[in-house]
Amino acid sequence: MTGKVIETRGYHSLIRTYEYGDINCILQGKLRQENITSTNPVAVGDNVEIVYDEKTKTGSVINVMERKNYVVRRSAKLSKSIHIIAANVDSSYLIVNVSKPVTLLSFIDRFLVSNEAYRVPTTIIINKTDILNKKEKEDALILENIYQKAGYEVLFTSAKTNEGIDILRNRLKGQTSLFSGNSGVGKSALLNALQPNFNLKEGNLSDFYQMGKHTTTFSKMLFLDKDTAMIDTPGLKAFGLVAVEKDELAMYFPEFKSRLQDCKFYNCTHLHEPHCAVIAALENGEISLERYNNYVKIYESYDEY
Ligand SMILES: Nc1nc2c(ncn2[C@@H]2O[C@H](COP(=O)(O)OP(=O)(O)O)[C@@H](O)[C@H]2O)c(=O)[nH]1
Ligand SMILES: [Mg+2]
Ligand SMILES: [Zn+2]
Repeated sequence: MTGKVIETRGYHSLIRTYEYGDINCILQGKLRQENITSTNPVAVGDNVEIVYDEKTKTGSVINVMERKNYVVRRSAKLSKSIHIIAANVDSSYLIVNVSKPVTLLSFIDRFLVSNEAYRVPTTIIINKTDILNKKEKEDALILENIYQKAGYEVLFTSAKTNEGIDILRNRLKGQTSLFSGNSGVGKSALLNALQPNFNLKEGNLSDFYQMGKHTTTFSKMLFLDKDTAMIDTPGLKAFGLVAVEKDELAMYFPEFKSRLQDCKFYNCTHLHEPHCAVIAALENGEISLERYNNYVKIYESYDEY
């Protein structure tokens, strides 16, 4: 029997099956060793084969089907092992805030590089538009401009006034979408706005400044309808890049990638070389300084590993 992983907790997972509905499953011992580099061999979104025990009404995962793609993060800084956040996603939504709590551009860019590397199309959602003052509204427009210029779609939402919620709901239709972002940006609140029946617990704003308090600890798949799934992920604090080689980094900045063939040197690092198409685009304003600076920062950070 096959099913889809909709929740995981350590070696336990909840699998949605056609035949028996949602079944609690454990992983077979053998499975655990096969994918030694990942801390979790089975992730939300995985399609799996299970053996069902009629007596206990539980199952055992015996095989994980090949993944179309997956999104990962490093388990801890400097750690070699990875944690699979979700598998088989059609699109990824990065929720950001320009206020309470403000999302760092360096975090956004690392996240985007990782999604490019894993070929997951990403949309940026600027949430909490209802609480922005004049200065923050300007910040939000600047942010929109930076990422539109880089080739990303940017949406504005408010989980309180429902701004942008219908547009978002339409875009999600028929897809499996990943909702990510720092703790407190409103992932759960947006999911509740999309479907009040979800009744997800929303964090208390004051908690975020105390740190360490997470209302969502595990990834979880929720359904708007049979064919529309969303994955609520635990709040990410930092984002260690995985599987991106230093000399490929520019490929994962879409606005760099489209210009690489115009650099004079095939091994151009876009840091200082003459006749560099990336630097030329930076100088004429087609590439934003913020993105370029983060490219340099990430490039240079490789030496720390
Ligand atoms: N004013 C306002 N508050 C929001 C909005 N979205 C989320 N919040 C609040 O921000 C806090 C964190 O939201 P939550 O959904 O738990 O964040 P998560 O950690 O990303 O899941 C909660 O108090 C929410 O009610 C929004 O669009 N506007
Ligand atoms: Mg949450
Ligand atoms: Zn170059």
